[in-house]
Amino acid sequence: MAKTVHVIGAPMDYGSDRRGVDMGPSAIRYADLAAQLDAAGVDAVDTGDLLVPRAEERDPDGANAKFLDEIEDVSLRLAAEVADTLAEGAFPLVLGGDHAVAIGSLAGSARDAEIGALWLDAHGDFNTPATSPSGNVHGMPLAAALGRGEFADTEWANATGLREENVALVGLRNLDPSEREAIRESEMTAFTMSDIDERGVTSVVDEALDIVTAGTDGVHVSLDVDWLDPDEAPGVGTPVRGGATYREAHAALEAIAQRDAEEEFLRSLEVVEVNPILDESNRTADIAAELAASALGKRIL
Ligand code: B3U
Ligand code: MN
Ligand code: MN
Repeated sequence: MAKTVHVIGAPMDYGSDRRGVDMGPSAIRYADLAAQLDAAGVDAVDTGDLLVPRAEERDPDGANAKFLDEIEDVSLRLAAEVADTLAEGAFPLVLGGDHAVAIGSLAGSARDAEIGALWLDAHGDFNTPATSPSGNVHGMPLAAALGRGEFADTEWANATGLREENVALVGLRNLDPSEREAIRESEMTAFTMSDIDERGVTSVVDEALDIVTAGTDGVHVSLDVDWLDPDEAPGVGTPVRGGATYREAHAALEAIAQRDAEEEFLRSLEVVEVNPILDESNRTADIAAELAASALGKRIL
C-alpha cells in the first residue's frame, strides 16, 4: 500500500543569523515537491504551514540561545503535529525552516517510540548554550533533543525515545572545538566527509543505518541541505566547502529508501535550512524536493 505522506511546513527563522530560511517551505513547494512525491509513488497531503510569528516582531532575549521561548512554542506545536500524523498512520515530512525545527520533529517522532536519528549535515548541531559560539539554536538541536547541558531539564526539547547510541551523523566537516569534544565523548557515531571520501557514501550510510535501526522502532532522517557542497546547494546560511555532491546525495537517500523497502524503518523525514534569499534560481529547493523523493522511493527506472 502506498505511504500517505503529510507535508508539514515549519517556516521558522529563529535559529540562525541570516534571515530568509522561513521561506524554505514555499521554495520547496515551488520546486514542485508535489510532483516529486507523486513520482516517488506516495500519496501526499499538504497540511500547510505552522504559524510562526516573524522574528522581527520578537526579542531574541538570551545571547546564549536566541529566541528560545519562541522556539519552545513552535517545537511544542510541531511535535504535536508530527506525533498526531504518526498516530493516524501517516508519514511526517517536515519542511524547514532552520535546523532548530528538528527539536520538535524529534520530540514528536520519539513520543511513543524508541527511535534512531540519522543526521546528514556539515555541522554537528551538538552545541549547548554554554558552548555555542553564536547563540544560534540551529547549532544545538541534537544536544537539545538528547538533554545535554542546559537542556537537561528542558522537557519540551527532549526527545524521550531517542538514545545517543542510536544517533549517527554523516558528512561532518565543520565543528566548534567544544562541540567536537562533546561528540567524541558521546555515544553517538559520527562519520566525516573523510569517511565518505575513503569508503564511498553508500557504505557509510549503510553502516549509519545499522546504528540507527539497532533495537529501535523507527528512524528519523534529518537532512540539512548544507550537507551538500555549496556548488550544488548555495542557498544556505552557513555554507561549508567540501560537501556531498549531487550524485552522492541522491545515492545516500536512495540507499535509505532501498533498505526501507525491506526493513520498513523510516518513520519521519525533514529537509531544513533552504534559504531562498541566498539561493540561485531556486536550485537548493529543487535539490531538497528531489532528495525527499529519493528518500521516499523515487527511482530512475
Ligand atoms: N557550529 C556553529 C555553526 C553552525 C551550526 N549549524 C549551522 N551553523 N548551520 C554554531 O553556530 O553553532
Ligand atoms: Mn544543521
Ligand atoms: Mn548544517
